[in-house]
Amino acid sequence: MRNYDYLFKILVLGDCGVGKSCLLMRFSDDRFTEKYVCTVGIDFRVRSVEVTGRMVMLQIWDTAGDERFKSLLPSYYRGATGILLVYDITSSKSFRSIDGWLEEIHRMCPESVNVLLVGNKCDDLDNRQVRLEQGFNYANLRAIGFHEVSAKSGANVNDVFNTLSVGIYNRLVLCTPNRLPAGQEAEEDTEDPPDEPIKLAGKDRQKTNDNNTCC
Ligand SMILES: Nc1nc2c(ncn2[C@@H]2O[C@H](COP(=O)(O)OP(=O)(O)OP(=O)(O)O)[C@@H](O)[C@H]2O)c(=O)[nH]1
Ligand SMILES: [Mg+2]
Repeated sequence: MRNYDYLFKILVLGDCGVGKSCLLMRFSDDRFTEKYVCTVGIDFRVRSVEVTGRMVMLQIWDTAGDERFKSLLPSYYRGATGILLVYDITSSKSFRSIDGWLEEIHRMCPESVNVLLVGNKCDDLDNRQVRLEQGFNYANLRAIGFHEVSAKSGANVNDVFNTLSVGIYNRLVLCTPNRLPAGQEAEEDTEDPPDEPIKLAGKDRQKTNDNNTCC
């Protein structure tokens, strides 16, 4: 018997070195390493979160930012319900790449897929190249959520995964309960989910940015 109610597949995308693997390590094991071990191919981790009393298992796919592995990505987009799109606040280049990543996401995923823009390494203020407002304005323009985080300090890391989970839950479970992809609905769903969408998701998710603080 499964010990979760829903399974959400999440992809973590972004240029190499932005800290995707570290974000995952922080979220799944509450650990951090300064050592840079370039991800080869793809890897995944799982961790459960609770959304309005329901147990949601997150299957989080850590992708390689390196161009050499980009050809592997299309097959992993299939069935993705949410995407964390990561740049490094100490690298303008990684921020400029976000346009390209979004194009790719729109090509590969349904329009409705939940996307959250994440500016990582917000502990490293001395080397900041991308201002908080730049990330915020960019995300506003494209109507996606936004957070600055630090895998190193742990700041906001749980928040981004929780926000994304709530967004996916609102879209798949509350808004279109009969269209949840096969295998994602619990066998023993006895209690009805609440009628009102939970905050932080869908159109509401923009509002979360107002409180967006760094470390
Ligand atoms: N200061 C700081 N450094 C970080 C943070 N997150 C990651 N790093 C460092 O950034 C480097 C790259 O981190 P990774 O998590 O391996 O980057 P990645 O995005 O997975 O890279 P690829 O696997 O090559 O795509 C490592 O040296 C990490 O220690 C952070 O929040 N703050
Ligand atoms: Mg990696």
